[in-house]
Amino acid sequence: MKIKEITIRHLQMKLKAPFTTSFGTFTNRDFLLLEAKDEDGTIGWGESVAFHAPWYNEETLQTNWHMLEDFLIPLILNKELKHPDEVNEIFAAIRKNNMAKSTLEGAVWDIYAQQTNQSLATALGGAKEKIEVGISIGIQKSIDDLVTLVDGYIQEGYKRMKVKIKPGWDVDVMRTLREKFPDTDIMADANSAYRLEDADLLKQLDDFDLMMIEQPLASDDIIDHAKLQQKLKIPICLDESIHSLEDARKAVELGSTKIINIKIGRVGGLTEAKKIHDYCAENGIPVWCGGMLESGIGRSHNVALTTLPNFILPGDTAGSSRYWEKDIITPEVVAENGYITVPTTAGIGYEVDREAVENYTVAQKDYR
Ligand code: OSB
Ligand code: MG
Repeated sequence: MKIKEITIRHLQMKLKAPFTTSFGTFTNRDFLLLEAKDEDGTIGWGESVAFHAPWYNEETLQTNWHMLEDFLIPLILNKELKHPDEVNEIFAAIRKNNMAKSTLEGAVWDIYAQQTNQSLATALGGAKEKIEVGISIGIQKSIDDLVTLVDGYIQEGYKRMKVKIKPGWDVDVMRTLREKFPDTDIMADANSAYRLEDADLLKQLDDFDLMMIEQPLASDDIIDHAKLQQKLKIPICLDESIHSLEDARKAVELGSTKIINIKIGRVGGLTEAKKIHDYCAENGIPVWCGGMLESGIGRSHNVALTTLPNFILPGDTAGSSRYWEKDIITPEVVAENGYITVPTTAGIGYEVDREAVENYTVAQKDYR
């Protein structure tokens, strides 16, 4: 494999409904799409999950573009590669900027899977024919609105509800949901909205039989999370704090997390994601695949990764129609009764709809 041409596009896609977390509201999804062409003509696709603003982590669409253009693309263009794992090693020379790294690494994985005539899932070592998915629900105007939404998602077949919380939108919300939906799997995601001093408040969540609480404390913390976990029955699941296998190992050894949310972009790509998966499998830590409001490209990579065996818990990879009027792949990702059927054709297993890509593109640049 030798990549000869790369195109970066900035796409803007309008979300069907605004999505609100403890750190901000998304109305549009602005992101980078990367197209890489091998010397044999094979085309692979990667998506940057960085947002337009540094709300979730320090990366943005523009910092990713800068890192790709000035550092990462020059390291890969015209280089002979035997396996995508080599990209992870080459990029180790550059600190952090994981979402930028993952964008290019994902396209290399897609090319590799096509050239070896296997699905991306099979190339990663996954074997599931379908994956179980849940849904992530943003902060709403009222608890009544939230209850109506959850009811609708249950009707659609989603079996696990993840609900965003923040101070003032937490204990009452979760109590009401548990009362209204006694048999549904429910969890909470705080996106770092609390501090260790809030332990007594968070302890009230122990009463509602929740699957877990995701990232209650600071986005760079693993110390206070360990202290908090000692006080809570509800398992803590880290998201923002885990950027690598090393981070995962330290958090597990400290007792800061009992479950890990793996996001391909946050950990720097599929190779690192797989390493974290393997470590967690060996250490009895269940994992699930997080979401970043991805277009069909990032979504297809999430589907493939989730086929690995220790992705025991349903992830956030809902169907395309939960987010977009029209996705950029055909067919779109479809969740039926809470399950997505994993494509079996070579590569990501979905066709890129170039007309849709053109329609959403606001800027573009070629590298060769
Ligand atoms: O913390 O998982 C998160 C969306 C934006 C930023 C952070 C998160 C999320 C989600 C949405 O929970 C998951 C999805 O539906 O893609
Ligand atoms: Mg999260």
